[in-house]
Amino acid sequence: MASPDKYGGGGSGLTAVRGKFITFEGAEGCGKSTHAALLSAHLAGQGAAVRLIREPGGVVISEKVRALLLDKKNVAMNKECETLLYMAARAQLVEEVIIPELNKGTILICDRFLDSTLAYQGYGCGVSVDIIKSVGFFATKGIRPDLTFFLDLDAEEGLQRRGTERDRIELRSRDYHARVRAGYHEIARAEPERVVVIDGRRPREENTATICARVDEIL
Ligand code: T5A
Repeated sequence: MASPDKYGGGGSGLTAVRGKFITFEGAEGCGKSTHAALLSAHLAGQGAAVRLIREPGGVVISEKVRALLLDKKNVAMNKECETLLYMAARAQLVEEVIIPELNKGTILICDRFLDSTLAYQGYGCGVSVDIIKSVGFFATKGIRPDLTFFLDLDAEEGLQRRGTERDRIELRSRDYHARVRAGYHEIARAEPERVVVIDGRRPREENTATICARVDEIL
């Protein structure tokens, strides 16, 4: 059950759901997309109803917002605008895909979710974490992941795996990416029952085995 209870905020908008919501988080190139896809294939192989989505994006409106967010030309975008655009993309995805799929009982795997905003805009850019939690509660209708895998890897290392092309966020300084990583550790320390820290430097096959075993446990 993806529980609509935390992330601060409060108030109305709670939605009862019954699927499982699993998210992948971490720095650039840490292996999230790779492991999200491998987990999806593992579950599909067991006959589960599973769907894989990404943030920002996943539906037409949110993909348009993604293009704005990652466009290198948008150097003037301030941190408040950036935070709200990530939330806007998320709100649309929650409404169009996340809630309907969880209500159908689907196992939903999402490449990034609200923890990314806490890490990148909160710990990275200095936007108030409390404000992000409140606006996040509004954008997500209180939906939170059942389980989150934080693939821990230095962003420099991750970016090297990925070739030379860089988007607006990836072009930020080494210090910025170090704050993001430290932010993820803070989030993991605060919610150890939800967030599983995985060493992103380990061989892919070992991490796949750890991730699939952990998910099999909760299903
Ligand atoms: N963002 C996002 C915010 O600032 N706030 C938010 O709220 C949200 C939601 C999204 C950007 O937006 C920011 C974060 C991002 O900067 P994106 O293009 O989706 O942009 O960027 P990423 O999510 O970082 O996606 P990447 O593709 O860059 O990284 P992944 O998915 O972590 O990495 P992956 O799986 O593609 O792997 C990269 C390479 O490493 C290899 C893979 O084969 C691949 O070649 N690899 C491994 N190599 C060695 N060992 C392993 N264990 C490996 N695992 C994978």
